[in-house]
Amino acid sequence: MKFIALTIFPELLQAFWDNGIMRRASAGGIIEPSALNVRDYAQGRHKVTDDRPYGGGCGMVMKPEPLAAAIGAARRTAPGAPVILLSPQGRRFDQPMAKELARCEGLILICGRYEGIDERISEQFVDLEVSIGDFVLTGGELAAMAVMDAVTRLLPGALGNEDSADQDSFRNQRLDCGHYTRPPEFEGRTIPQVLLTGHHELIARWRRADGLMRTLVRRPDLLQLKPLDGEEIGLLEKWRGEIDKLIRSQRDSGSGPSPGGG
Ligand code: 4GX
Repeated sequence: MKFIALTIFPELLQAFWDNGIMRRASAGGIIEPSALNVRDYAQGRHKVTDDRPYGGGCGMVMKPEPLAAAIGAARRTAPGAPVILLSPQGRRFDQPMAKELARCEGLILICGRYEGIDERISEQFVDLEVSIGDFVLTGGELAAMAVMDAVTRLLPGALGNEDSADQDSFRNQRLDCGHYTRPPEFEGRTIPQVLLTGHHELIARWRRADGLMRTLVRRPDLLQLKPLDGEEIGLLEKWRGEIDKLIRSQRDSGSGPSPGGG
């Protein structure tokens, strides 16, 4: 997978590509990352990449000509790769989109700065506008890194062990379980004892239950996206029973609030 980032800060991306999984994926030929410095495509002695907005107002806008030239160069290097603009106005990035993009042969990522890029570039060259979330960054580089990171870990061979990409959060719309490592007791806190049994099926079942509980508490919206399976319904019924029992026992002891909470 070719990644071509168009940026005025190529060093930001280089640091990202030079470390960890990204570095290993490049060394293994799984990704082929490069940055094009938009400034190198600017005209004149000062290589200006931005200008004041028509109509006035604060901030600057990235000029169209250097971007168009850089996009042209990127397209010659990665024919067929979609041109993606990172911006808060884009379609919200999520795991299904990461899976979709992982099927491409390459990605051309435009990292805007200032107030953004000239709208005519978006209209003429951009295939997809992507947002990584409803907040405002100072530039598209960090958003492009998030996209490349999420896509890379889905590529065959990038993580080493083939199934870990799919075991993590958002595998079939459920959050990941808690994770523990040594020591077995830390500041008086132990680990779920089932993890010490060596009983793989019991451990797998505990992990699914913990993931479901975390989803229920933290992201109940995800439970609407995929129907509950039989095991999940069983767990929820068990927890409902335990909650009912707890409430009844408190009520019967007579010290709590009256029924209905009033
Ligand atoms: N998810 N930003 C881009 C400048 C900009 C604005 C409009 C192109 C068009 C962001 C996000 C994000 C801030 C990156 C504005 N470039 N990008 N930048 N959230 O906030 O992707």
